[in-house]
Amino acid sequence: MLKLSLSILIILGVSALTGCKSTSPTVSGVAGLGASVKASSPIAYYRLEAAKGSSEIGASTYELTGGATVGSGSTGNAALLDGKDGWIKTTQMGGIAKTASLMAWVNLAELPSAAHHYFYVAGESQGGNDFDLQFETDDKLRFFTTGGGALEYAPDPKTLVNQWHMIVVTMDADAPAKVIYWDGQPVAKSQDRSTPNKTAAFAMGNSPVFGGRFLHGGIDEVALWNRVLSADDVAALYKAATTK
Ligand SMILES: [Ca+2]
Repeated sequence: MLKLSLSILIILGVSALTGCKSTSPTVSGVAGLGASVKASSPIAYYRLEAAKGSSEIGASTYELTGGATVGSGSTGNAALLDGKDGWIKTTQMGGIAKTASLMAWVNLAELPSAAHHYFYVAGESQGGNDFDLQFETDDKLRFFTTGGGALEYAPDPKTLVNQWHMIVVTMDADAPAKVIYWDGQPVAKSQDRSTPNKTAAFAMGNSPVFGGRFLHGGIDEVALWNRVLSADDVAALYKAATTK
């Protein structure tokens, strides 16, 4: 009798879940984040499933460095960084002329205002020609594409810690235009200029050039494009990641 009740409960549960799924809007072709990112032709894509490995696209490799370990991520595993000396180096160099997009999933372990230092997300740092995405000690996210001056977004600090968020930033030096997307939605835009031709090493979780910007928390599913993703592209990536 108990077994029968359980079976009925399980069937009811599955039906309820299936019902939920069918009422959610879906995009045809959604096959998870990994397939969607690969289909979008990035120049590098690091899924961070292990302490070191290869980009899903192109020939570059990544390696966790210092206080960085492999743990549970937004999709599969992620790099968990200690905020002291953990970061992820790569062999990706430059690859960006006038247009670029960058995606990173982050899960901060504390607010940068509590850690009293910047949390570098990812980029290609070079003095006088930035391509840098970072949280600063006012807990705002800033995207630098010149030698200073940034597009910024202030996420709700209450949602910033111990939750995964998808960040995408785009730069178009021709337009000019810059956009920050947060969890698939555009949240900041400008027509500020960007300096073209990024040639420096791509890093995650700390800037090897500016230093001391060790992110405390998780980083996952980081991708780099040499083109501008559209708002529809970004929304589709977020949907691919969050539609089960
Ligand atoms: Ca992953």
